Amino acid sequence: MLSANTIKIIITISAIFFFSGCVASSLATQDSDRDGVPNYKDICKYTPIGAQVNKQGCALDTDFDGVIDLYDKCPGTTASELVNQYGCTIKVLP
Ligand SMILES: [Ca+2]
Ligand SMILES: [Ca+2]
Repeated sequence: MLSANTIKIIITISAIFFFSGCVASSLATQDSDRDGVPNYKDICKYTPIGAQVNKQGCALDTDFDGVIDLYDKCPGTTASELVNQYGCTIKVLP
């Protein structure tokens, strides 16, 4: 027969395991910037809402001009072009 104290200890330990399991699973799925990549895998933690991201959780910049696709109004610029904040050419480098 278990004593009342033993039963209390068993209940306490079960509760700790139960709640720590909940915390661990919510940490695993937490996604602060809501880009679909959980925080523990997300290299870019502050992706703007609506941006398409790669596997690392970083916003895509298809033409590599430094302006992410979400804000890039000229998505086909080449590496030899200087662009403004909208990703559009302001100057072609010689
Ligand atoms: Ca992200
Ligand atoms: Ca771009």
